[in-house]
Amino acid sequence: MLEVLTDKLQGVFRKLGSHGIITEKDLDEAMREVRIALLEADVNFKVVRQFIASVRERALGADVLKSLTAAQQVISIVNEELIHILGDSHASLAMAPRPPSAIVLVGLKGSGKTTTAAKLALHLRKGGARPLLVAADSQRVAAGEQLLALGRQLNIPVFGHDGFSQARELAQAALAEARRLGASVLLVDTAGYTQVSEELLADVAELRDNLAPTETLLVVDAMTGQEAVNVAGEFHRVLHITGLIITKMDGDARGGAALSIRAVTGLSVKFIGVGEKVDALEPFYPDRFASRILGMGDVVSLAEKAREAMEGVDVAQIERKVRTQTLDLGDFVEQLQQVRKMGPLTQVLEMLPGFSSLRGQIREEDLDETQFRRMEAIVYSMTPEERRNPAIIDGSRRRRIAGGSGTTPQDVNRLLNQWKEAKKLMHAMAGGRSPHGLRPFG
Ligand SMILES: Nc1nc2c(ncn2[C@@H]2O[C@H](COP(=O)(O)OP(=O)(O)OP(=O)(O)O)[C@@H](O)[C@H]2O)c(=O)[nH]1
Ligand SMILES: [Mg+2]
Repeated sequence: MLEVLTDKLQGVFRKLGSHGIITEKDLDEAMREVRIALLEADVNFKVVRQFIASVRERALGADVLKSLTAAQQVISIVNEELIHILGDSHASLAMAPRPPSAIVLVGLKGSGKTTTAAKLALHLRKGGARPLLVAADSQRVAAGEQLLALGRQLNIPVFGHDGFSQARELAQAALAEARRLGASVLLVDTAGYTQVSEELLADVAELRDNLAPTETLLVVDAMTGQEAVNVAGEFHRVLHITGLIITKMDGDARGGAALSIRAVTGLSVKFIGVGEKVDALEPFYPDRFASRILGMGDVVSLAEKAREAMEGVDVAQIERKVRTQTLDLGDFVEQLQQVRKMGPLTQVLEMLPGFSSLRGQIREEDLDETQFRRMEAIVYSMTPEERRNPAIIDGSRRRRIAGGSGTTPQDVNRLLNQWKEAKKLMHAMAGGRSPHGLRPFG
């Protein structure tokens, strides 16, 4: 999803970061490249123009260029502006104060309405709701069967349209069925059109008027690019859409529609579809999406995972040690053990801000479990004094540590070098604010 854009942006920021102090010319050069990357990803040109102007104005206005952490600050501004374009905060689904609530899905033919209705039903059931799927696609005979099959697969009841020629009757019968079953939410799948017009949408409009849904969500296909943005505008004009679901974000589409659609239409993206499977639906969080695009790793998820793993660990103390550069090898191994609890290491590292650019440089074999155990053994064979101050480890100490841990002096050396690098990195991360203002392991 948007990997090409991420790679390009990372390239721009890496270059910017390598400058040390940034001149206005460096900034403009970087912004030109960001602009091209966004346009190539199919982001609407007006959105791009506004975005670049805001970033530039803020970067120049706040005097960040003179600062030693100018690159980080520029990235931080880019991140904030991106979040802004994406809608600032997560827009959740509106539910009726008294159930059942109705959610109507509309969209062009093949955009993913039927699949998404099932995905959404599953998602809501996981959250404790009792969903009822409603097949209101009267255009296609097979449509009801597709939804029926999905409902059967998920063990979610499906109410069909058979025998209802009027949308009004269907709406009333569906509501009655929901009450009979004690369903708390109706997910209504509608017919897809190849084009939008008031005439064609009369059926949907009638259905909507009779269901009084809390949400009328437009399902758009990311692969259609800028066309999706136009479609959203037209549907909104006729039907008063309350939010968007963008499907097929897993495809290799340029995906810029997802970045433009909110800014152009003013409608919030509520979910994204990321695959054909019924669980491939994600609630849309502008901040998480922005950090994904910028390749900063999903710092928020990481922080959540980290919090779980770090339960019982004195985080404040570790932070203080990182800040004052008194973190020693013993702490380091302890931290690595905590990190290991969070999941497969490559995955955890990818989520850490700053690490995704190292992705290519970290070798898989450096991350395997035996390596870890060897590292632990080496550190445990050191005296407390050596852990605190590895500089005192000379040739004879090195041989002793290697002997004690069943490793070689070369292994000990390599660990000491890795430690030096890690220390540098930790210091940089603690000193230069990470773009979210979060500290690693925060
Ligand atoms: N890869 C991927 N495929 C999807 C996604 N959402 C839907 N699809 C696929 O897109 C195709 C069309 O999906 P449907 O749910 O039938 O679309 P629809 O809007 O109901 O289509 P009509 O009823 O004909 O208008 C199916 O093959 C789905 O599996 C997604 O997020 N990712
Ligand atoms: Mg359908």
